[in-house]
Amino acid sequence: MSFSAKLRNENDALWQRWLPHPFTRALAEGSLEEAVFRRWLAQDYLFVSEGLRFLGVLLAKAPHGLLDALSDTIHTWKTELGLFREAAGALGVDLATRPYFVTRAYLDFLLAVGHQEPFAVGWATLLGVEKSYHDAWRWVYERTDAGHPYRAWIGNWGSDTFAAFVGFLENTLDELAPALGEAEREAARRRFAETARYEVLFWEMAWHGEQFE
Ligand code: MP5
Repeated sequence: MSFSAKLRNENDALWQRWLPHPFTRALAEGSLEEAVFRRWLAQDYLFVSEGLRFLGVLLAKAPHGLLDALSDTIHTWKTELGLFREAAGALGVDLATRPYFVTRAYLDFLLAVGHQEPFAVGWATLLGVEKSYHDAWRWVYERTDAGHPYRAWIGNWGSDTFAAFVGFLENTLDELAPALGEAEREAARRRFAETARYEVLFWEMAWHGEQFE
């Protein structure tokens, strides 16, 4: 089994938390309350906009051959912010809001990984971020059609184009994996699992709002 497949399999219990999450189930059924969508929109906007710092640190540590791909990823995230601003404008959502605790913690975690860990561990973490989101939205994508009011969002992470990007992240990790020492492999496994935990928390926060218990 490839290293990337192993990471996914080890975290199946967490993956099942968003396959589906009540948020994605409601989205697929067309019953998601607008207030919940608005909450998600503002927090995910903050996640992507501040998450660019994590990509910037990864870029600084990247092997030469991955500079191009990482620059493209930065550009994709930046372009995505336009989607968020457009939707926020249409719905009257104020994006100049404060990050909820989970958003703040997830972002701090990513920055810490970027700074403290070797590049490959950061790459495994990026895979965790993108793969978990893809799988969550793919579940919705496969159960909705082009007429869904939130189709632009569902397609953004659920489409075949995004699947190909996640495939690239997996293949690259699998190419990096043989050169990793035992400690780096362990760190990659730990960081990937932690990322999956943050993803669960993020869905919970989007669904329930900010809670501290
Ligand atoms: C992503 C995201 C994917 N937007 N939000 C969370 C909570 N996890 C992952 O990142 P991107 O930049 O939208 O591809």
